[in-house]
Amino acid sequence: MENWFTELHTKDTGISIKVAKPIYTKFSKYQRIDIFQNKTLGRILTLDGLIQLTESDEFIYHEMLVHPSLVVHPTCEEVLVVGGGDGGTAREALKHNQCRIDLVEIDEAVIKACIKFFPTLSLSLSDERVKLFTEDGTKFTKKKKSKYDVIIVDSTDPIGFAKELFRAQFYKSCYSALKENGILVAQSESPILHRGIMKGMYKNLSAIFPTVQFYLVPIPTYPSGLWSFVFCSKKYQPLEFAREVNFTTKYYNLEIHKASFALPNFVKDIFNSD
Ligand code: AG3
Repeated sequence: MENWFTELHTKDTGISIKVAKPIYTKFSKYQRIDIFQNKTLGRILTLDGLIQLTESDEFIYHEMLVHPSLVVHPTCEEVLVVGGGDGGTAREALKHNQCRIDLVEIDEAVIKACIKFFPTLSLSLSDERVKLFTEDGTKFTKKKKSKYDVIIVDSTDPIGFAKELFRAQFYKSCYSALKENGILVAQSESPILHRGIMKGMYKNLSAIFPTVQFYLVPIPTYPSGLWSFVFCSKKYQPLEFAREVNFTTKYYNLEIHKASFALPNFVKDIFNSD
């Protein structure tokens, strides 16, 4: 019998992927974790039935979440990753040799599963420049003052416990945890399907950071296929390039970096309407 995984994106649209082989299922303290194999897309990680990554396109997400801010920040050494227990974000940040990373993931079970089943992402987690903390990212961030150059929020959708990572209170903690020239970057959902979420983030973030700019990236296996990230900074502009791109990537380069900050009108409208 054929076994298909389906994630609904709206009441009447979604994505279906054939399960060639179920690999892992666990109900952790926080969520349901599933890993399965698809012939075309490779291994896939879902949390509470929502696709977090596929081996075929995770590089787009992780490279574009990480490199824009690390290429703009001229002297970044201290990085905080909130979420990102799969290790993909840490893997990309480690390409910047001078960076040390604190990674705070709430769900230890995600880390354990990814160490076992996604070695090309999670190998980064055993690098000596990465320190792992399994605790609530909002509480962790609150305790830090002027410590980080860059904070990267690699969260799930704003559902359940992850909602906290989209609130003004958390963004304020990030602002205080950053040094005076710090940058915050976060995944910010789909400009087609989650316009209300993006608008809320823009409102919250622009009340705190002088620079708040969204950028767009195609991610074929995420809702609508078009995804966004937000770059927030105290000092630097997203198109001021301070560092060379002397590391290997499959998606990111300076042309892509520039182009991704150009927004179509329907996306600009998210921020201009009341
Ligand atoms: N975090 C963002 C996943 C959002 C996808 N949403 C969905 N499928 N409904 C990915 C974590 C990868 N490190």
